[in-house]
Formats: sequence, C-alpha cells, structure tokens
Amino acid sequence: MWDRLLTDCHVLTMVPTPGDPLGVVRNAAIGIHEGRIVRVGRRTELAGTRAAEVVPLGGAFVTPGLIDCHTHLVFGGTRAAEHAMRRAGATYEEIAAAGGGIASTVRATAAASVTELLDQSRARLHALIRGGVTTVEIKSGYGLDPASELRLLNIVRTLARSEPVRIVPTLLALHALPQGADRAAFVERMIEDLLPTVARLGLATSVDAFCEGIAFTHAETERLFEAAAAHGLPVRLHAEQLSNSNGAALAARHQALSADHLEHLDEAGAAAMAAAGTVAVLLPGAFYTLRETKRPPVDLLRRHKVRIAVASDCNPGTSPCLVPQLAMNMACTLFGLTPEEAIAGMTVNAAHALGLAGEVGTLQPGKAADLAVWRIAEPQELGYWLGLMPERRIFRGQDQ
Ligand code: DI6
Ligand code: FE
Repeated sequence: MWDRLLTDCHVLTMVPTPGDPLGVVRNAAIGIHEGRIVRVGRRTELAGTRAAEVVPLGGAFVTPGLIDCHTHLVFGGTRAAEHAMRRAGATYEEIAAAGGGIASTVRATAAASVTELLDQSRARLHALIRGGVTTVEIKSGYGLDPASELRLLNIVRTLARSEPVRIVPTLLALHALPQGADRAAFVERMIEDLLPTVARLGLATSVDAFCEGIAFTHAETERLFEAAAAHGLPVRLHAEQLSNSNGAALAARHQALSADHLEHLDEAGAAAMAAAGTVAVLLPGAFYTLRETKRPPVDLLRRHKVRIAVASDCNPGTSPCLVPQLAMNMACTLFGLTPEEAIAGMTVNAAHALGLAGEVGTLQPGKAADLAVWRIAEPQELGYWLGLMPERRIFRGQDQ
C-alpha cells in the first residue's frame, strides 16, 4: 500500500511527447511512497490502487516543485539605496567603481552576525519556498576572503539541514576583487587556499565565477576551473552578462553544468554550449532590474538545441526577486520564451543545470515526490501572472 495518492488533478510531467512539450496527463493521479513518486497516470488507470491517504486536488494542476538554479540568497543588508541611485541615472558599473555594488553587500555581510545572516536568509528562503520552490541553488560570494566565504557556506549548510527544501551549495570563488586588494594574490588565495578547503569539507557541489570586464578575466577563470576539476568539482559561470567576453565558450570547454545570464552570447558560444551539454540559465530579474536592453539570443539557443533554464538570481544588487513564478513571467514577457519553455526552465532544465536530472525536475516514477499544486485553468497561466503562488507544495511526499 502506498503512502499517498493524489487524485482529481492534471499533471505536467515535464516528459515531452510529440506535440506536447509539457507531457500533460489530464484527469490524473499520482502515487507517492516513502517520499518518491511510484506512479503517474490517468485516474482511471490508478483506480484499483490503495494508499494510506487519498488527497483529492479539486482539478488543480500539478507541476514538479520549482527549481531555482541560480541564487545568491545569503547576504547581509539590502541595496535599496543603490536602487534609488540607479533610478536617478547612475549605472551598475559606475556604482561598483565608486565602492558600492557588490562591495557594499560584502561590508554589510561582514558586519552581520551569523544569527542575523541566518534570520535574513531564512526569510528569503521561506519566500521562495512559499512560491513553490523545492530545490534551490545558493552561491557564496559576498565574503571575498577564505574565512568569510567558509562562513557563508556554513550558513548555507545550516539552512540545508533545517529547512524543508533541497539546497545545492555553490562556491562562487571569483565574484569581485575586494577594494585595494592585490589581484594576483587574491586569485591565488581563492584558488589555492579556499577551494581545496571547500572541497575537503564538502561545503559546495560546484564552483562558479563572474567572468566580465568589471570582474575576472578568462585566464583567471580558467585557472579556477582547472583547480575545480582537480578537486572533482563541476563548474558553472556568470558569462556574457554585460558584454561578450566569450565566457560561454570557456565554460563549455570545461564541461560547465551551466553558463548563466548570456545577454551578449554569440553563435560560437551557443554552438559550444550545445556540444558540451552546458545549460543556458536565463535571469530576467537581473535584466529587468538593470533595465538592460540587449536580450539573450533565445532563437540561437533554440536553433542549437541548448537547454534553457530560468532562475530568480535572488541577490541584493541586480535581482531582489522573491517570487519564483515571476521569473517565469519575465522570461516570457522580456525574453520571448513560450510559457512551456519557461515552465521547463524552472523544472526539468533547471534540474539539468544542477546535475540533478536523475532526482528531480520531472514527475516520473523513481523521482523525488517534490510537487507544486496550482489553482489555474491552463498551464500557460504559469507564464502569465505576475507573482502567482501555488496553493500547496509537497516536498519529499509531505505537505509543508
Ligand atoms: N552577477 C550578478 O548579477 C550578481 N552577481 C553577479 O556576478 C550581482 C551581485 C550584486 O550586485 O550583488
Ligand atoms: Fe548571479
């Protein structure tokens, strides 16, 4: 006998069939046992099955729990004042050059106690959870020295052990150069001291960098990636956000799980990503907040059959986004994704971006029973509303 049988629902399995990118099963039922999906099918096919609890969902739509595959959720303070400066005309790069930007969050993060950081970060995490997230990637990156980055990754670990959500921790080793720091010495310390410690303590499952004119060069990123490989850690990269620096091709050369942002991606970069299976993670919240005008080349990604994921990029500077469904809406409205692509972007393709496609992202037997239940009449509504919340969220088979 199964633990639970969800009935009277329509299921987006996210296993495409010809003509149906969402793999919809209408009038469906889902069997759950010991936190896993055991069966998804037409309600009539599952009629003879027995479960300890039968949960009628009143005709709701069920999706895989949302997967937010790119966040910088752990930080101190806010950047609301800079938001106001930007509205008055200052650019992100100008504010960064004047000691604001990432540096101001680094100061606020250093000034906050572990308890304060945990409380602030937990509140943001709870917002994403309420929005239907069951798996979330969280990057370090507001420490900028080995001890501070380890402090942040330990906070991520505490959250992972205490909150009803699957957390995927990433070491964002090269995010920004601290003010006044010696460049070569900083890069050396992050690669030769921090990275091996993180690998030894198992505090992150992938390594990230910000490859950009205002951040780190190809050569520095490449060195980090080689060291990550030596420690058995896969990589991902903030690439082509503000300019085309051929970061996507670099990421693909290192079999990166994902290349993220990509507004300035060119065809060679898209082809390289396709060949390497690197997922394109689009972050419309950052595009919106920075009021960028160059959109990521979605047609190129489609033409080269690069998997497209969508994420909140929850961070204090460029994407203070706390509602995951809003990222799907913005991916449609700002980037021209279809609603079906946006939904795949926060489920199956986000699972690929995190290397978790065997565990989450689709509703299939054997996968974790992580689900979001939506009171909508058509799946397209998931790309339509500005800030839709699920009616119910199930993590590892349990309502939360
Ligand atoms: N790109 C981004 O959009 C965030 N980090 C990054 O590398 C912004 C981080 C911030 O401004 O605090
Ligand atoms: Fe980011």
